[in-house]
Amino acid sequence: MYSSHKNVLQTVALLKAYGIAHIVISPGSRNIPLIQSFTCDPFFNCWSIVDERSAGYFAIGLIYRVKKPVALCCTSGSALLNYAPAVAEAFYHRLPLVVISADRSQAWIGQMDGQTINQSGAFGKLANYSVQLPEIHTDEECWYCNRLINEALICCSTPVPGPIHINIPISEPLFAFTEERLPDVRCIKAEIPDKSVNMRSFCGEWNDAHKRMILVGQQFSDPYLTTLLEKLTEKTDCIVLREHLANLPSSRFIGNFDALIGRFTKNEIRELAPDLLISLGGHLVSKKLKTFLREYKPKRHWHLSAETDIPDTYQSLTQLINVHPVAFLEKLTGLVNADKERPFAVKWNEFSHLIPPPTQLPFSDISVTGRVLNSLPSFSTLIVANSSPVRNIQLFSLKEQIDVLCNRGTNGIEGSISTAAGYTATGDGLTFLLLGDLSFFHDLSALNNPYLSGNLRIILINNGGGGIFHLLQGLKKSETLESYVTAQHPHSAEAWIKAVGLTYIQANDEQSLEAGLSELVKQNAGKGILLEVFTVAELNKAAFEQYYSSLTTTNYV
Ligand SMILES: Cc1ncc(C[n+]2csc(CCOP(=O)(O)OP(=O)(O)O)c2C)c(N)n1
Repeated sequence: MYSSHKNVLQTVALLKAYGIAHIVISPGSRNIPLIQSFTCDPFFNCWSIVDERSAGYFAIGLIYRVKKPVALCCTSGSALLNYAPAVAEAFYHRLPLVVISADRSQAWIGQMDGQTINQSGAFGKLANYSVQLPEIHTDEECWYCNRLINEALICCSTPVPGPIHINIPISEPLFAFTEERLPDVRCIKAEIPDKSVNMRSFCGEWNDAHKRMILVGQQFSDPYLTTLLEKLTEKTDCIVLREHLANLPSSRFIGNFDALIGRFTKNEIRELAPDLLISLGGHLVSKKLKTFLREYKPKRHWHLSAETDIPDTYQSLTQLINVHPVAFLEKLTGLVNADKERPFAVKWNEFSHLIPPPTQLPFSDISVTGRVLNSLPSFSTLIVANSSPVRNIQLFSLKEQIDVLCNRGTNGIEGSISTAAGYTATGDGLTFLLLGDLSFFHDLSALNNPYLSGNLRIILINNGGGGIFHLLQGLKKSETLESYVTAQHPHSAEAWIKAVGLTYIQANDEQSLEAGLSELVKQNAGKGILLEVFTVAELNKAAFEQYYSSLTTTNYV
């Protein structure tokens, strides 16, 4: 039986009508009418996560998996504010996250009543849309409530996916479960027609350009886009740059540009600057490439996006092309002139081949990352945490058919385990989470999660603190580096992992790492496995410096 509260019924019925099936619930009493109404309906997959901060990232992991909106549901008071980090990630990563909070009636806000804060619009500019529902007593209030929920759910996916917040005042009684069925609800459809683009002028500009660069930021895997870009690079003189987070596996594309740009002097790499830059997708990790493009500004920069925001990341944007990138690139590939000579692509590839992946390094974060990537089975998923893991993976190539995910909207170190738990809670296939120790300990409450899957494999590189900070040149003399910046610690994950029943394996040299990795890639292990690899901060720094100095001694021909 469903709750008797009509605003709850409208919400639940509309979520169902929009096909939003996954509901991540955190416990409480004010949200009991919602909990009852979601859990009594077999359409919904309900998940119970106590810590709302972890629940938020669990929902993000589910979104990565199902590629549809996922809802969170919490009680009144501070519970809601614990969603804030995940809401920010969803906002900057364009993820459709639906936040539903139960609240007291408006009359009791600010009256020293228990567990009551001002919840309405709590996420401010970090939400695509926020609505405060009325309690329904009249037909007009019913229409108003339905309209608000429709508006919010449309804004979750259109025109830019992102988080929305529905705040629902629920007066007592909370436990009247009297309704046998959900009401028929109006569902407003929002179809945004494809825009037509005048290709003639774009093709003219493309044909006139001599140095064409296509830069793809973070996105979900899209084999069709990969093929399309391969065709464009076969037909014309252009290069495609992408990091692993772009999920575009092709040997025709270039991924080692961060090390490449660091290796050469400004004068040497000047000729690699594009005169036409085409960007698509989301965030880019490489700071060096951003700096390079800001310094050597292209004459033209087109950003391709079905969304309406205008990111001028390289301070040179001349054209937002507001269509689906695939539709645009399909037309462009068919229409532009074929090039006989490829001087720009040849130059980039020459430079790229001069940058070898790291080898012969001491046992360190970088060498361990290389070994881990090499051992990943095809058709698995790699989730990488911020900050060293997402940077270090870029130094190595990756087998095809491995999806790579990262909470790169805000670069937060929190929520890595929760995200991986959400991703592995449904679906098949091994999922590898590569993270550092601060990221691990930050998200310990993710281990208090009944859905930790047997497909989850965690590789924890424990370098005793925030290793990334040892690599910042200017900081080495700071007296507070170890106590406050790297937050040095002596802890191991062992006791926590064993306490929650996961298999624990330890490694601290090449041999034990190989043994651990061979356990890790076994299918059907029954329960999740964590491999904790201990590395030494000084050796990590030495390996980093050794690799980059080996690049500068390579001859440039
Ligand atoms: C929530 C949050 N707090 C702080 C930071 C700043 N920060 C960036 S990297 C980092 C250290 C990460 O350490 P660890 O997870 O151990 O990875 P390592 O760099 O050692 O590989 C910190 C604290 C952040 N990005 N997010």
